[in-house]
Amino acid sequence: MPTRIVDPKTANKDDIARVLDDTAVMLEITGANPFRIRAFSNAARSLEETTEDLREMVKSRELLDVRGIGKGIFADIESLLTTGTFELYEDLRKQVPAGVLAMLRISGMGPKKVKLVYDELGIKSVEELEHAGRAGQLADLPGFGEKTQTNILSGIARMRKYQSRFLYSDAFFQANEIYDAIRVLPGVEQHILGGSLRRRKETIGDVDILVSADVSAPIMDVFTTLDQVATVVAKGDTKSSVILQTGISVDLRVVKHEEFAFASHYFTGSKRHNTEVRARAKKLGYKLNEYGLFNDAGKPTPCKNETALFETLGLAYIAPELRENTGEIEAAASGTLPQLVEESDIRGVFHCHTTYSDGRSTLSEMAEAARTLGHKFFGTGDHSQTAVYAGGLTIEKVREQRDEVDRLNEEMAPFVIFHGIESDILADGALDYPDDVLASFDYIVASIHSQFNMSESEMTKRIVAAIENPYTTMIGHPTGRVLLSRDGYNVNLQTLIDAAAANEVCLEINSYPNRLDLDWRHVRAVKEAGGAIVINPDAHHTKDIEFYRYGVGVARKGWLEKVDVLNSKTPSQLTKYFAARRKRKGIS
Ligand code: DGT
Ligand code: CA
Ligand code: CA
Ligand code: ZN
Repeated sequence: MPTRIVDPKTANKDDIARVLDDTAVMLEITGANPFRIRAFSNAARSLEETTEDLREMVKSRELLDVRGIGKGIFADIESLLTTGTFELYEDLRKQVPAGVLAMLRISGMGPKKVKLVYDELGIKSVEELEHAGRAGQLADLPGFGEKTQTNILSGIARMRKYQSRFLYSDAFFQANEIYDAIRVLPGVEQHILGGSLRRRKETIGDVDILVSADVSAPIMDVFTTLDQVATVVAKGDTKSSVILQTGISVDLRVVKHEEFAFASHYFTGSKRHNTEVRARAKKLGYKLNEYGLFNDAGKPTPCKNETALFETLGLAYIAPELRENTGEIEAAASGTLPQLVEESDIRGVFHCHTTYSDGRSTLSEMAEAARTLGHKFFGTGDHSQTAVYAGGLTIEKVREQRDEVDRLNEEMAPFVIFHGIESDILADGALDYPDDVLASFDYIVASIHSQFNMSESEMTKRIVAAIENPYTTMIGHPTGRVLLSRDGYNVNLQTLIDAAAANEVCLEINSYPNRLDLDWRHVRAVKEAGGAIVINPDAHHTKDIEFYRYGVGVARKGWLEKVDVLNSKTPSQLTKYFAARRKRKGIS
């Protein structure tokens, strides 16, 4: 059974390009013909430069017209998109240790350097490379030197910081494949996908699956021999751990039915929440652990589910998203937990790109897709004119799009399209069009896309200026962080939050899977300051619209209720809201 190297359903151009690059490196390491090596790396570059939809280009075979993509590589790409791997890659990876490719992910380690350390020093993993660097061995290699050695070591440190965790969306997809295979097994009664996934954390360390069953051995047998499994780390009666091909670890625990309520609470976490709940149990004269709730004499108090467990401890049911020990236990004791916003409260989303700028689906396709999801409205949010690299809209294009929005609104009523723009916030905090153009939009999401390296006070001043601009309705991805790769810009978040509340500007929960920005830890402060949140998918394709579900997870982790989220309004409420707001701001 060949193992998948990409997920054929979701792999994008960058994923495929990375695989082609890896192929080139493995060819180089195995001493292949230089032309063949270059063919793969050239193909990777060409692929990254294409702007059309990869699957479409494969289907229509137009990809064959792209420079550097011949019949052979075309077939490999086709195979990747259908089976998740291709023959040559499978052959190569039998010859090249996996750790050699992992070294490529270190910034400062290109294919040539990877080959050199492998050939000269026999280094075949990141750990070995780090060891050699610490011992000063890398500096002596031809073309390396002290500086390169230092760079490699700090590259390794950076990679560690970011790569031991996975995006929620990646982990969720992989975890569910395994979970779905396990929960249907004979003998399995209760089951959860626990841990940080159940709590909807933005990144995931490992996957925790918990089931109840009388007999565990057959379940463990299936689990440890699933196709996706690369390594079995441990196999036992109550717990087994595996590492999947993709690198993510999965723990499976099998408990007795009567233990399930306690185990599901325990293995959902968080650790800090557990510690607090255990302390509360102790005060009430109980001992609580993953097996049960016991009195001083060791007599168990049965609980059929988590609700019953919480109730026994004098607590209302606490949603998993809230179990981070940020006041949820006190709130559950005093009956003041929020009624959390639900996916079904979302009536539509803003900040969606279309083919007018860098989106890959047309305006009508996007609106149609939103309506199919059951949404009542849809907000365009293409890039503004300064974002030339992303096809930002000229004033002429803005007018053209307005006309199309008006036309579609007639056709699609009562569904409503709001005409918006994702306006760049320029270096001085100004928006990206003259006032008369800004006034033509129904709403404006203002975002930072350039000059990230300002000081905190400059950056804060810049964004506050955008917030105070009467045309700004919302701030896009407020901190600019990219999960697992880039910290946000320097900004005083509390100042932003206060300014946004004072100026009736919503802060966005950008729900693009690698952003989830604003972070849930700061979402509550928005509510406390009296501000509002808007959940936007930053969609660039019809299928991205559903990213808003990740944003709902963030909102729930931030204790938000339906009323705190702009997206819960109906189209007519929104129309009134935008109009009233303009009036208050003195915009005609
Ligand atoms: P992760 O995997 O880093 O994204 O985060 P979690 O929360 O999934 O952590 P994990 O997988 O280490 O453990 C799953 C849950 O099991 C955790 O949320 C709480 C519980 N747990 C694990 N170890 C301990 C512990 O030492 N003390 C307590 N109180 N709970 C623990
Ligand atoms: Ca975990
Ligand atoms: Ca775990
Ligand atoms: Zn943006």
